[in-house]
Amino acid sequence: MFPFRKSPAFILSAIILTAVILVLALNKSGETVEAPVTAKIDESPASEKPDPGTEPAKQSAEVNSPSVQTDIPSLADTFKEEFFIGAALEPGQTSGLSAELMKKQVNMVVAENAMKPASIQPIEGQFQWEQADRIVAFAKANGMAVRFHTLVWHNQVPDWFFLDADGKPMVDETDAKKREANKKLLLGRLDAHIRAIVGRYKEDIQYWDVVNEVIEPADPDGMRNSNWYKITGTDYIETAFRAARDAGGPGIKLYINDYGTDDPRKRDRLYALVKEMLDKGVPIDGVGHQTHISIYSPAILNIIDSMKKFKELGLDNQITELDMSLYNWNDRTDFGDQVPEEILRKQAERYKELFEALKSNKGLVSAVVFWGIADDHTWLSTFPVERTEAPLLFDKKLQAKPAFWAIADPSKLD
Ligand code: 9MR
Repeated sequence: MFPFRKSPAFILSAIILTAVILVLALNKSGETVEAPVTAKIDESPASEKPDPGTEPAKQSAEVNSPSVQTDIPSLADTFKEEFFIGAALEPGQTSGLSAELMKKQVNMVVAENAMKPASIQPIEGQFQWEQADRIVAFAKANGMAVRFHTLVWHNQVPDWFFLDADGKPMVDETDAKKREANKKLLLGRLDAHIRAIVGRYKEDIQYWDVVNEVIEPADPDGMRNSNWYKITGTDYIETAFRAARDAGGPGIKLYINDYGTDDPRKRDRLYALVKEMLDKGVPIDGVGHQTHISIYSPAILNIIDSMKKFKELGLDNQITELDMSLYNWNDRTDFGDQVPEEILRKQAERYKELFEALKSNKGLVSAVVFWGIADDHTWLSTFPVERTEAPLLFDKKLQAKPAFWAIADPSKLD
């Protein structure tokens, strides 16, 4: 069969060559089919080695598990030359997905509830710092500024502030001398509350809501007829600002905060009060405009005009509680599961208009703080009735809404 004689050396070479070809062929098929699975299994700790049969299911669970978007712009970066971008949070939101979203998107935080009088000093002399401390620590760890909200308010303030030496409500007192003594007692308590808090956080918190919502045009003299006002007149406002400055020094910025400051009646009463206080040497640095607005009102121009007025008085402005309801103020209906697309679109356009107005009025505000970070957590979902609300820039799954793009990159809105 073969025309030449095969030497033993030839036969040996042929055997070796065949063996090499076989080994190469086997390795090649191993690389394409088995190598990936082998590599994956080898990287996992023994206890976590996946059963190849369940691997595809595990992968799809990973893809669907909630996460925040990392491949979108950061609002804090986008506006870093113009103003802080902030969000209100609860202590529990200092970890988990909300925290991740805030780390990416904001460079300022404010406590939604944890720093109010009822949270910090529920019982006279017994300060509860833990929840407030968590928020301050979160901000510090992530290089964020902090707003303090709020040293004084008529809500979320414990009753003990307003009880006289005998434990009776101060507001019921009719005797002039006793009323005077009560006023002194209340202002002393307020002073102590403020000094303790400002003393603790003055190095960590730069922006302070000293008083919140003291104006009410429908009440006598346009001042909210709260226990504070009934017992002390406007002295509580003066005491609060002076105590804060005294305890915190010139480095902290002190704000008078209110909602509806775009409304000319409220704005003008606030303006008159601030002017009167400044003339007396009361240390007010700025006005906090809550800016709880809706997709229908108020006109953006009114918001801007109001801030311009206060700026002319030499004050800073901050937008302190921004959100935008999907409903008109007197509407109690509910979109339920499906918010119409055109409503979210309208919201995006209004947000865009607001931010464009702020950008074209450089220096008008030093911060824009949202009252929350995403629609999964907003006070509006229970106010004025329980219903679907979506007032923020991120949806219930913490994903960017059209309103986000309207601000971060309007070219992305078709
Ligand atoms: O968002 C806050 C909500 O969780 C509280 O229950 C509520 C209590 O009154 O206060 C909300 O925050 C308010 C803020 O402190 C002052 N401006 C209005 C805000 C919305 O009500």
